[in-house]
Amino acid sequence: MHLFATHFGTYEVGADANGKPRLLPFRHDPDPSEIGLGYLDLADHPERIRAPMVRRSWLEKGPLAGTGGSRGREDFVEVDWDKATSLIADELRRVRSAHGNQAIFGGSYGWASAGRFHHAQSQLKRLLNLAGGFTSSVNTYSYGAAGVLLPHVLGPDYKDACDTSPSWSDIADNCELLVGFGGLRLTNAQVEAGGTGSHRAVEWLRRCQEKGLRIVVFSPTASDAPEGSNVRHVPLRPNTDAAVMLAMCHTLLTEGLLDCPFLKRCTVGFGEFESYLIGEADGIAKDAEWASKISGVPAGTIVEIAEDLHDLRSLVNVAWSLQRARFGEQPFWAAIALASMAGHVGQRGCGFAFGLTAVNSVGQPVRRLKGPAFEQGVNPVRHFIPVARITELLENPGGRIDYDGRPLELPDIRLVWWAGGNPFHHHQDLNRLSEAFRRPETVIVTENMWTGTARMADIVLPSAFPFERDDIAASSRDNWLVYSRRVMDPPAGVQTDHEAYRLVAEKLGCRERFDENLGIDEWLARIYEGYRERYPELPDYQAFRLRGFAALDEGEMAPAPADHFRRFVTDPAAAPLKTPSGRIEIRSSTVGNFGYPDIGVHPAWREPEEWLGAPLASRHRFHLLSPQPAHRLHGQLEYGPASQNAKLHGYERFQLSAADAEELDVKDGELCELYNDRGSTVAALAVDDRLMPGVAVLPTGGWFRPDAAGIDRGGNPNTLTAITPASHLSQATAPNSCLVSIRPWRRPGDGSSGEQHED
Ligand SMILES: Nc1nc2c(c(=O)[nH]1)N[C@H]1C(S)=C(S)[C@@H](COP(=O)(O)OP(=O)(O)OC[C@H]3O[C@@H](n4cnc5c(=O)[nH]c(N)nc54)[C@H](O)[C@@H]3O)O[C@H]1N2
Ligand SMILES: Nc1nc2c(c(=O)[nH]1)N[C@H]1C(S)=C(S)[C@@H](COP(=O)(O)OP(=O)(O)OC[C@H]3O[C@@H](n4cnc5c(=O)[nH]c(N)nc54)[C@H](O)[C@@H]3O)O[C@H]1N2
Ligand SMILES: [Mo]
Repeated sequence: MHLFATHFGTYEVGADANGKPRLLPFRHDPDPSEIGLGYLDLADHPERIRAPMVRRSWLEKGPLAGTGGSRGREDFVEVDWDKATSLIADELRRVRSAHGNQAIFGGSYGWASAGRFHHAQSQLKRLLNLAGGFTSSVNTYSYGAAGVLLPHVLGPDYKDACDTSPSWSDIADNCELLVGFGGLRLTNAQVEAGGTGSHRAVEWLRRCQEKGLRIVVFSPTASDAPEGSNVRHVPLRPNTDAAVMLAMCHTLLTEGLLDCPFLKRCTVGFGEFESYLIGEADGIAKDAEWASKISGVPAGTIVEIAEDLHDLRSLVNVAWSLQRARFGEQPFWAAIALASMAGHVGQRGCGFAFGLTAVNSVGQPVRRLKGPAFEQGVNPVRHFIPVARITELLENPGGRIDYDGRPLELPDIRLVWWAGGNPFHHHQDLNRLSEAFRRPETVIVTENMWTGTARMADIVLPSAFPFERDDIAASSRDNWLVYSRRVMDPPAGVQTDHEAYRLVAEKLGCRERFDENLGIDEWLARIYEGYRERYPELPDYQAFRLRGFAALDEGEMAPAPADHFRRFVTDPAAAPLKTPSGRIEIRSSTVGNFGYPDIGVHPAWREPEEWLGAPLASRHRFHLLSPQPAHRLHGQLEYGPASQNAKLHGYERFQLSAADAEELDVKDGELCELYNDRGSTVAALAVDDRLMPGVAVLPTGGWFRPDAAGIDRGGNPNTLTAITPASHLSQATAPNSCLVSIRPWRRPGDGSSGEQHED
């Protein structure tokens, strides 16, 4: 079978009536995603990059002429590959001899596209490592706060917020009540990093509901609560979940509903947390009345659900989005304390989970394929940043930031090379990032399309689309391997990242070490054989290529993955967690001893600078949430049909409640300006009565397109969000703590407002 693999699933390659290739849903996928169906349309899209390009004054005057200030505001000159790769090789040599390799930032975060071999970051990092190394980045935008907190509280095995969830099959069979903080946003489960053969989250959730699972969803919007009579949606103010959880803990404590033997055997630090709950030091009982004032959830509801958590076999699920916020560690930590107190941790399908439906794989009862990746080599440079500190890195050479118990020095970056990511989609406060990006001497970007990031470069290398190359796709959390076969050739002038870097490697004198003299098919065979060594039941390479895919435990229901957590709870002494105490740390001395101003020794309520209860809310009265877009992957396929069809007059849609729309005197479909002190963006109003008043929702992924007046026409929420970290512990991204104002959009000059379209 001829298949094409993406992060949103696998597609079959067929042809239309004129013999032109087109993508069809994969026959083995019960719930294929619409996102990829129009992917091939991008092949000749006008925003495609078709040749290597160099910013004019950088080309004419060189990297030291101080022309960085016109990055993003100047035209590009087309050059050939020989010229482009010579410029890059010379520039790498210059920077490393003048300043050392730490002056090169190759952190280059981003999802790129599926495929183990053509993985954009790995290709770039392998090249840069051979060139002496680079300043790198750690952690993710997805669960950056959790990824640093959880190793302290549950141990390093649980660093990935994907790995705490019980399996859907266990939930269906044993769990009676699922309490979700944040919705079960099924549009997110279209996606799996690395690809998948079959989307199953929708089906699993349905099966759980058929078995009678009761579901409570705490969320500012009801749109991500499943349908069904056993589902209850409880609206709450954004960023206040930790307060509600603490009040539930308080209820369990004061009503004598604690699982004391569990707390004693499996946790440490409950005593100190207990004093905090009853308010021994601050005189504030963290009771339901207290949390009700903060969150807007009626006190009776908090008490009732807390009692249910104890009485029923229950699971507390927290969406990853909650930790993409100021003090984002707190709801995760508080949920662990809450589930521990309620007493079902370690029972099948119960306890706590992070991110059910965030991506397809969370909770899937499959054997996971752990295979080899394309080798990046070794980076001799020790400098790194937590990934979301890119602005500080560029703004403040020689500065310091705190991170997870140690100070980090920010090196003086002279050269930035980004491949496979789009910081002008993913990072916060894009106007500030634009200024920061104008500081280094050279910016290189490898991209398919003229994204905001590509437009901020000095040298742009055009990269082939994933359907223009052969690869093997697999996610390390799923059980599928797909042979993703080229659908068409890239246009003349465009190459894969690997081919491009071979040319650079040649000029740096390390080509043989870069490609080991192997062709693409030899690389793919090597990767596949790496899988076969671990899973001998897989077919041989030629058979796999011919058929197009292979899966572990094909057709049968795999046993649920071994649940280390259950082993720990059964016998904490024999199977301790890898925390300092060997147990769940409700109190972490390690975290407490760091002495950071914004995270303490146990879970606690902390008031963000930007939330509906903050003084700033009198000036900017809407809390902006920026969830994942339903019709594309981040900024990718923005120009695909699914994403374009979801727009209004070509503008991104944002949601407000009917009450707020009326008060602002704006109508459904009207163009509005969302703004605050950091920036301003335009989007079309979609009135949504499932959304609570005071909250605005603008999904991510609209392309940052500031006009001459600096107003972003692309509807990118990161025009408005702040770079303030979740805390000094994680330095993670916190876009979901953001206040904005909204007004009808008046086009500059004409004084009118309303439904005018693009000029
Ligand atoms: N406000 C707000 N911001 C957010 C979030 C949020 O919730 N709110 N979420 C954050 C999260 S969780 C994430 S993961 C990030 C995602 O942010 P990113 O991962 O940076 O977003 P993508 O649009 O997927 O960017 C990948 C880029 O790689 C390019 N690409 C694809 N294939 C290749 C290839 O083979 N080679 C090369 N060179 N390039 C390729 C694509 O064209 C695309 O521009 O966004 C974060 N930003
Ligand atoms: N279609 C599609 N799917 C994707 C992606 C994509 O770009 N497109 N991106 C993928 C990636 S990289 C990631 S990391 C995951 C992210 O997965 P999540 O982090 O789960 O995704 P979000 O869409 O940011 O979260 C939306 C949910 O957050 C809730 N929410 C937000 N703030 C609050 C709050 O303060 N309190 C409560 N109780 N609820 C709140 C809302 O209820 C909503 O249901 O999604 C993945 N899936
Ligand atoms: Mo993510």
